[in-house]
Amino acid sequence: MADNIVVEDGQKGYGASDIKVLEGLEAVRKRPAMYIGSTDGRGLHHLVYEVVDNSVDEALAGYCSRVDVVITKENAVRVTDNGRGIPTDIHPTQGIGTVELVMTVLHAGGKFGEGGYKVSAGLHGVGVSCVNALSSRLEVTVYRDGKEFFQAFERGAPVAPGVFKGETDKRGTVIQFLPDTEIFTESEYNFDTLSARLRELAFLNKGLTVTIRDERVDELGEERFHEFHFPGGIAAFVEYMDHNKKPLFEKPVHFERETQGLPLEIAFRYNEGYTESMFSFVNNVNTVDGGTHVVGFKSALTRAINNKAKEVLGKNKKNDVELSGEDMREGLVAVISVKLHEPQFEGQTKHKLGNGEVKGIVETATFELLTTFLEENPATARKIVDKVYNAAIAREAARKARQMARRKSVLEGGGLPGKLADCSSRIPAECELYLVEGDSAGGSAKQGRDRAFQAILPLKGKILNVEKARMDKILANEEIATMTQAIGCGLGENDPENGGGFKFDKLRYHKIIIMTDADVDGSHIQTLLLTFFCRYMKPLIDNGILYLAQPPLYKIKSGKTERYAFDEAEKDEILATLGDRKGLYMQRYKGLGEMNPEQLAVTTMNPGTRILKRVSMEDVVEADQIFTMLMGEEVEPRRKFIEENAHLVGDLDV
Ligand code: 0RA
Repeated sequence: MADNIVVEDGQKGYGASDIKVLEGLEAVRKRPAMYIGSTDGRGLHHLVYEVVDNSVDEALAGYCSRVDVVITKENAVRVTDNGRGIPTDIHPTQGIGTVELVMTVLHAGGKFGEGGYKVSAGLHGVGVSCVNALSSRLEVTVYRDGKEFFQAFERGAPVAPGVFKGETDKRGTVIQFLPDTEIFTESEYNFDTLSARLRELAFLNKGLTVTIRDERVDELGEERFHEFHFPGGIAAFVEYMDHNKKPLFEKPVHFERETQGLPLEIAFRYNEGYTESMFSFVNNVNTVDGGTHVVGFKSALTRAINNKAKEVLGKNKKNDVELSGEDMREGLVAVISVKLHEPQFEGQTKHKLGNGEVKGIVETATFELLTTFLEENPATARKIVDKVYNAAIAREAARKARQMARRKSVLEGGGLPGKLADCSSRIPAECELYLVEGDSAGGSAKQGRDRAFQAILPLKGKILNVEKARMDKILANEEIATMTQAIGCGLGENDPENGGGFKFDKLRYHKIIIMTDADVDGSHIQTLLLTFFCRYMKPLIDNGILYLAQPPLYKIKSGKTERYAFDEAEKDEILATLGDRKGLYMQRYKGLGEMNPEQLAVTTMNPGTRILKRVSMEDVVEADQIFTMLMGEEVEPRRKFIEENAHLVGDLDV
């Protein structure tokens, strides 16, 4: 009975081969970061992706249609699929149960020797045995051939031989694991992080149903549950990412083709905005730094649209500007997904595809498919060509504006704006730049600052909403021009391929502090500035250079004591401690201008007494979406967002 695990000696100790196995897993426990990247929250979540990848492989092989993930109350994770189930027989050459083999031997998780199509082994691909090694307990249940099989492990070692527990009409694999707190510095799973990745997997594997349930109750006492199922695949992915923008045409362009054993799937659409969003995947892993597949796609897109543009614009004698690849990608949202057997990942974080052959394959296929599409859909082709043509015109205008701005700053000498009250130090690491709302607060800030290291740049009123403007307008905007000159790095759009025009090494201040009134207008200006920095000076956010000043909301005076409160709770606390003393006087600051220079210095500018809030981009995509939603053209999603979050944002004016 090959299908049964018969342990001849119940007390069987570990033989030579078992010891070897445990040595393998011991290596994983000794140097976990080498196998899963890190032992912080990232590595913790990585364990789930590793297990889910195995289920997705079953789906790719055509045997599995759903994957259900549960976070248990103990912060264990259970992944259930309805695939074929891990084989439960004794492995023909290894002499131990196949489940035990898969769980204890590094890299044994593949569909050994049966020519299976294991592709998810991209960046993860270390095998489910690593998850086992790094779990204080892991339990496997397999439903296969009408029987239920169970085996448990602790820190990688089997607790007991696998056992059959009875009959079943189910099919599939259940893996539940509890990450080892001796290994990981964090133990709590984040529902949103897991949910976002599972959503992505559902987009990338159309037809697959993926669910996630959180059995830990949240503050509202509710269990959370998400279900993802996208028959439209990555075309639905494009729509999802683009849902806040106005599309140029309704249905995303969507191609699927397999050439030379390389499955390729592409979906894209243009919107009326100006930013480019490209998302590329290799074996379901997000290649954030692009690589040969992206290069192939871009070059095919440029060639195909250029050909069409020559044909369309030629007739109207509109062929006076040269169209660049950049023009072809203005307002483009694209998803590229390829699957290959031996991906080579390059770059610092191994997020860039290196396989040279992939470029040509992707380029040829995309060019053919896109050329045919543009032939067969003349109305859409026309819209794309017009959009690209306009982008080229604007790029030319921006180039001229930049040239002008450069000339102007040279003429004015020194290249620093007249409005800037610079500090005396020239050592960027100790210098701070305050961007201050309004001329009057700017005046107080100038008087209250320590001029040795604090520079002040007053901003007049509201700055341009960059979400609604193109580069030429942005460069022509005076507030943006003076800020850019003062900061010293120039402007760069977020483009990982050429690093944008942003020169971080030219940065003149290592702290840039936005100081606005604590009112509706102030928060609007703050949002506009953040939008600007996010779009054109993102490295400042990534490197923790950008801060928000926190001016006090109240001054409370009792006799000779003066205290400041930065929020309502602090105010109540101060009032309680000062009691009902006579002569208690409280002032609510509506703006920075109500403070004199000394007060502004003590409360908001003096490094010893001020509070600064560092601006971070926890989730670039989400921040980007909120920016777009709050600041972009589409009114409906914005209204909805404000309604849903009204209790949170209070006095946000948009
Ligand atoms: C080895 C061989 C086969 C399937 C699997 C492993 C397998 C592993 C996992 C992990 C989670 N879910 C899984 N589902 C399947 C092939 C089985 C066959 O040939 O029938």
